[in-house]
Amino acid sequence: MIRVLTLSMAMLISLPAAAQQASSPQTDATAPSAPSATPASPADSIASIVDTEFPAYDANSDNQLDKSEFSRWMVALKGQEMKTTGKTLAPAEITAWADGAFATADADKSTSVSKAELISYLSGGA
Ligand SMILES: [Ca+2]
Repeated sequence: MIRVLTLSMAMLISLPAAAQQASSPQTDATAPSAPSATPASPADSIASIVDTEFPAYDANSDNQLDKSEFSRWMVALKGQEMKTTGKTLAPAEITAWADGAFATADADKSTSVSKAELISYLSGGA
């Protein structure tokens, strides 16, 4: 189950255009909805996946991913992406990429990545 979710997350990352197309924006003209209703969007999908998978990678359950926890997750995502794309990276390249991803995702430089930071990072928010 985790593997399937990881794969869909990798696809969200590697195929942002497709993810955006997948969400059909609902216009309020035909279906007026309450302002508090949560719209379906790629960002929400990422948030939902992160919510589901976060505990599996937050090994010490402190609601923060330290570098090793984060790297394990990113390496898993990269592995799925490589299977999907057929492109492979050397282990050292994956490590270097995960290091860079951690530095980018850790927006407040706390040397750990919170769930919100991870969602923002995976959503492409800078
Ligand atoms: Ca943790």
